[in-house]
Order: sequence, then structure tokens, then C-alpha cells
Amino acid sequence: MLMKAKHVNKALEEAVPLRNPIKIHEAMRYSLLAGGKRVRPVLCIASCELVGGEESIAMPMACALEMIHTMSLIHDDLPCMDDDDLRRGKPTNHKTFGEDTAILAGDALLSLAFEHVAAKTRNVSAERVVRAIAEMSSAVGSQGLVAGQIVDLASEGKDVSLSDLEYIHVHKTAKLLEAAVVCGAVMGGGDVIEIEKVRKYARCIGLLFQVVDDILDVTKSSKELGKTAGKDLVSDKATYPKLMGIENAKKFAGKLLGQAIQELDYFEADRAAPLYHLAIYIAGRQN
Ligand code: GRG
Repeated sequence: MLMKAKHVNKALEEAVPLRNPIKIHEAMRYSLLAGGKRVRPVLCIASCELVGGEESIAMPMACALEMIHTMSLIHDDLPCMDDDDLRRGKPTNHKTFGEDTAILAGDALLSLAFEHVAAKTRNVSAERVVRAIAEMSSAVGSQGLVAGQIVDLASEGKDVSLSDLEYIHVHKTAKLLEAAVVCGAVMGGGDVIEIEKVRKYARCIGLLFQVVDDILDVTKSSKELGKTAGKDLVSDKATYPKLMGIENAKKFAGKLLGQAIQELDYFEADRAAPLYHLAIYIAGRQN
């Protein structure tokens, strides 16, 4: 997994060279190469290999997914959205380059993502490339990330039900993770049953990712509370632990992990091992 993430980092570095106009490429590279966990690209490659494809076949798609994810983080951090100062341990894009450039850097990354898959994918039929691009697009637009974000923005300061919370997370987080896994299997030559199995796996880990994030928020905040003598660091946003209690949230995470792993039973154990370990990693991650 670490090796795959390293290969992704190298491919991303090459995909966005520092060229003219320098400022926009600097801003794109600043956030893209800032050292995220690379969960989406690694999932995409692992899924491609699961169905018998090689890493290189899925690499342009893997990079495109990380470009889209990064653009969504840049825009999410803007003053008109979450207004955050820090991302991936560094000042946010707009803090470093200004709001105007940050918006353009996001736009350029989104556009480059589609160009990159279409222009750089090799040894995959045009029909499969188009299918994968359609899958990826649907995870981004008004039925995907954008849907999650607009409902999230609209719910600020209001009481959020468990089903609202699930809607937000499915769209903001799970859809792109699902696209990563499905696109990997499509590029790798997966058949209908294989693609359906990995889609179900992805739906579970997509939600799992967010439940774990919420649990980490609580555990991190309570550790910080200890350090800061009672200063209230717990945000007022709705989370799984808040809506169902921490123990039930942990049980729910366990159930999702179990379901995800069950979907992998269909595949040869050796081939499914990376996706199996990725699910365990997502369940047990500490950041
Ligand atoms: C797609 C046009 C367009 C706009 C984007 C701003 C927005 C609309 C959507 C917000 C999407 C968002 C910020 C979702 C949160 C996703 C999430 C769980 C982020 C954290 O992912 P990690 O933990 O982060 O994988 P790293 O830094 O490791 O990559």
C-alpha cells in the first residue's frame, strides 16, 4: 500500500509540471503534492489489480481521483465555505495564494482530471474509459460531492437527523470512494459481477470512512480537552457519535467493516488482500 501511494505521488508530480503561467501551477501543486493519505488512488489501483489489471492501466484514473479530491478540499476550505486556515498540516491554498487563485487552482485541477484520464490512459478500450469517466463524473457533480456540500451548507445550525447525516456523508465522501473502486475495476477489465461486488464493498467502506472520522473527532477532542484544561474544542456539527452515542458508532463501524470484507469473499484471497487490508486500515486509522 505504501509502495502504491509512492507511485501515485510520482505520477501526480509528473502530471502537473511547473510551467507557465507559474502561479496557477504552483497553487495546484501546493495542494496536490501536500501529502494526503492517497486513499482514493490506492483503492482504484488495488481494485484494478483485483480483477487482473496492471497498476499502469489505472494510474491516470487514480491521479484524476486525487486531483478531484484535492480540488474539493481547496474549495471546501474557502472563506465562503468552511473558512479553514490549515489543511494537510499547511496553510490552506487561499491563505497562501489568495482566494482568486485558490478558486482557479480548484477549477484547473477539476478540468485536468478529466483531460488526464482521457488523454493518458493506455491499453483500455475506449468503451471502458468512457464508462469510467461517466462513473467518476457522477460522483463529483450535483448528484455527488456538490450535492453533499450544498445539503451540508444548508444544514448548518439546524438539527440534523441520522438520515440527513447519512445523505451528506454518502455524497461528500462515499461516492468518490465508490467511484475510485468501481473505476479501477472497470479499467482493469472487471466483469459485471466483479464490478457489482466491489461497488458494494466500496459503499460500506465509504460510510465506514466517515463514521471513523467522526469517532476520531471525539477521541481527538477529548485528548485535546485534557491538554487544554477544559477549553471546549468539540464542534457543534452533527456526527455519528453525537446522534447514536460513541459505543453504537463503534458497533456500526464494526458492522460496516464486516460487510465490506464479506463482499471480498467472492474473490481469490491473495488478490483481495490489498482491498481487505485497506478496509482494515480505514477502520483503524488514527488520522
Ligand atoms: C466538485 C465542483 C466541485 C465542488 C466541490 C467543496 C465541495 C464541492 C465538496 C466538499 C467535499 C469534501 C471536502 C468532502 C470531505 C471529504 C473528506 C472525508 C476529506 C478528508 O479526506 P482524507 O482523510 O484526506 O482522505 P487526505 O488529506 O488524507 O487526502
